[in-house]
Amino acid sequence: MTDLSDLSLSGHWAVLPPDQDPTETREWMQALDAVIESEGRERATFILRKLLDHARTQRVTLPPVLSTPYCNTISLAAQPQFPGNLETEQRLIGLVRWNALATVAGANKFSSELGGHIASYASAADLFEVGFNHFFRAGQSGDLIYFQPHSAPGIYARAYLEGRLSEDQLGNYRREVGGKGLCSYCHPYLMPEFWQFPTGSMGLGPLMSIYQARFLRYLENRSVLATSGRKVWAFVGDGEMDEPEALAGLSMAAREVLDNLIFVVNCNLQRLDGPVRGNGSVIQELEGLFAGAGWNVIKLLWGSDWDPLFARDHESVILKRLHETVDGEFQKYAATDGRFNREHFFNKYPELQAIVAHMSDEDIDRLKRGGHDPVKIYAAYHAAVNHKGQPTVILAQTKKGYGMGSGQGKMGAHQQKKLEDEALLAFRDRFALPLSDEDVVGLRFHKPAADSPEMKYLHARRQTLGGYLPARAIKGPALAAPELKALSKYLEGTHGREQSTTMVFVQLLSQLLRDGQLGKHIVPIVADEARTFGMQALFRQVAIYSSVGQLYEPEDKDELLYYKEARDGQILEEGISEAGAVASWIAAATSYSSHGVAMLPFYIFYSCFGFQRVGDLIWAAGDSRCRGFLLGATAGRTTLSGEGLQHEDGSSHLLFSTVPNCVAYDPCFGYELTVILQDGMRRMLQDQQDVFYYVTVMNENYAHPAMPEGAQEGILRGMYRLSQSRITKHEPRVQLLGSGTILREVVAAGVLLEQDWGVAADVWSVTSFTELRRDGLDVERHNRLRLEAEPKQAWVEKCLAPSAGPIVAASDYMRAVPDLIRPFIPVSSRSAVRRFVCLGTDGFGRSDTRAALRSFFEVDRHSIVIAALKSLADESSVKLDTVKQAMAQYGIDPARPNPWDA
Ligand SMILES: Cc1ncc(C[n+]2csc(CCOP(=O)(O)OP(=O)(O)O)c2C)c(N)n1
Ligand SMILES: [Mg+2]
Repeated sequence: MTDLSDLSLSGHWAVLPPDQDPTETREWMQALDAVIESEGRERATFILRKLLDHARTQRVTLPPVLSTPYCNTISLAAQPQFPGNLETEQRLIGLVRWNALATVAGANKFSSELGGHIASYASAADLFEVGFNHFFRAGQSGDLIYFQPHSAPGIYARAYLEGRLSEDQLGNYRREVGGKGLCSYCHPYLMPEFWQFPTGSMGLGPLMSIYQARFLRYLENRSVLATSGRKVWAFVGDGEMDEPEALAGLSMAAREVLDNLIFVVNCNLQRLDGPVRGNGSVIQELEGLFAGAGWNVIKLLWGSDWDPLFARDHESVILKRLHETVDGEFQKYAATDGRFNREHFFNKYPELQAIVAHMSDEDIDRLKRGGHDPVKIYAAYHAAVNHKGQPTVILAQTKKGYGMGSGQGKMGAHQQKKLEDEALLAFRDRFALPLSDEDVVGLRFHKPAADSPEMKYLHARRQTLGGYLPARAIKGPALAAPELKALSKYLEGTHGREQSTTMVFVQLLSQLLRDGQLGKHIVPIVADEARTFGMQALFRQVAIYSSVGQLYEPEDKDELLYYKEARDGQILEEGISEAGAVASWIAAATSYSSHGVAMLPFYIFYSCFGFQRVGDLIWAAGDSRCRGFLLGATAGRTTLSGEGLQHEDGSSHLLFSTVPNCVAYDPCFGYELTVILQDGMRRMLQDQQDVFYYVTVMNENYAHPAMPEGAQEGILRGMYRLSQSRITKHEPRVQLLGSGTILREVVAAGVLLEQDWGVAADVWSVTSFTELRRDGLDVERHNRLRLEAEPKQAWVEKCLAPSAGPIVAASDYMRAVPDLIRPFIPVSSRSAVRRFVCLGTDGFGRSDTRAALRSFFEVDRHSIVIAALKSLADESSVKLDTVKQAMAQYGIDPARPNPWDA
């Protein structure tokens, strides 16, 4: 008998030596068979485990156990009856295939600029259709499906047959401007009632789906929502599995026993440029990875027409041949015809040649890979949804560009966007489509009559499964936000007590968690930094979520605030995985839509390990219409003093400002933070606006004043006047703007300007340069286009126009941050030019004390004074000598290096 050796993870075939004693081998096999027959499989597993343990003690080298032969995991004998009408389904699949093809090719006929993909869906069509007809349950208590992004045209084509998308919409694929077209990929932001989960950026879909499946469990275990029975399906490309994010959550999924999760990896063996593992086997490699991570692996490699061949193959010669074949060759076999396959694959061994001797070349050509056979797909899905105790991955072997004639299995298949007329006609024939030649070359969409058996079948199947999908709820039930007066203690200041805004946040969060209405909906998320932010009290208050509770007595059990894990724990402690934490946050922040229950996640992290670490996930969050809070803690390049270059964040506000539905603030005082968080809750929970918040909180302790009268509107709009100089005469006068902790340097600079240099300084707290810019741009555009309307005034202009003197703005971020408002700085009464100087922390962060860093980056009080005096000197309001004097007095060396060069 031929050995069934596997492809090792290193990518080459490990061939066993010839069998020296086949009789003895057979006796061992027969012994095992007898055990299985008389005592069952469990007993056989037990004996094998014992044998392996024994072999280990005898130092027998163990075989690789993480891969199985290159054939279907589910044997013919174990295959369930296919419950559908195969013939009708085949006709339907053909029509969906056609409409998908016509969608992409039609778009490219309109303009070659539009692009699109045919080959990905062509490989995945059967995998989806079996799901649609038999497994995917719709509705908010149904399943959650993450579609492979480049298959979007096929999902549209099905929705067209279902009557959910119009011919006009299909005809406007990739033409979204104007609102009637369809997105390239799965974008909830642009098709908010259709797509649920954005997957266009490879790797994020698999990661988000894992955390979604875990979030379902979290909701259930916390008694927020019953979710058992719901499944999460993620359709993933085999090339996509190379993304670090695609692999990042695998062990968590197994550890959390997510048997509500099913991955279907579309193993067409190709990615964009060429084969995924041309010299090896991506399926065997993925099997090892998933099995090693603890998943249930189902290989779905061969269609039903292979069954009789395998049955006849007593010497396992087919497997031997399959195991010799690398993916590059499998691709070639996909791209060639039956005759080539016979000559190059089957004719290699006489025994193998004999197995297919009765078949014509056409028969060989029609031999299907598993992912194209609904019967085998059904069997795999059936096993997956019924598997208990592990997440399941189905490794489905398919052909890229299946049925696309000369495009099938071709190196460049991924980017093929159209077919020549001849190929279109062949496609029609291949899938027996009821289309005339004119229909075909005219790329006409086709939908059978409503009373046709196909359409009746399609609707009946979906009715049985609860309706149509994908479908997304744009709203969930609203939740009342706490009134600001319920948070009044945070508005009153600290009466001299020194606190960081992080501490204020944690106290506020703790209060929200105790709120009778809202408390249950809060989801605190950390990535192993809770202690850093002083949140350990919450461990005890609401406990850390653990699906198994706490199986050990924690080391600190005797302490009041011990490390408590519980099944109904509320904190999601994600360990050191920022990507995982954001994926969790996304699941919670979209719960209003996916689960019909609004949750309010607060993910708090080192601000430096936010956007710059997981920026693409933040974009996916925006696309997903997330509602929740991201808190960039230990924020600011000089405020997190000792941590050095990779920890000190000077850019996150700039980065977050790039996401259109992210509202970002950099508050300094507790009352500002409170007003911002309260308004955020009002907007997201009560008014159901699709925005999310990025708020920076700091670790510097200082006393917080009470909220000045009337500051609320300015706090939310981005700036308000914190103090007006006591010097009433107008000249010389400056306006000082500051945000975050640097506002305190600005306040101090104002005092120095008055005391040391007789300059009046008005101080403005800027809570958000980015919101001020958005307002300014919006006003500017309004005034440009709405010629008949009353011109508007930007908030920056409204604040500063009545004021006098140059403006100096400083923050703990790059100068580009305050510079965002430059276009909206109003002219001064003195001259057409109003001086506006930005100070910031451009350059690499480094370790030192806050004072040293602020002096180094020139955002300290002295640098602010110098900037103010020089601006006044430029407009001849003070003498240049005063500036020199000030530099000397403050010990500022004019020849010091520029911080961004240093
Ligand atoms: C993060 C990211 N990188 C690159 C791409 C571009 N891209 C789109 S599809 C694709 C190949 C996909 O191959 P595979 O995952 O095997 O899917 P298939 O189309 O073969 O089913 C690439 C590289 C992307 N969409 N996202
Ligand atoms: Mg692929």
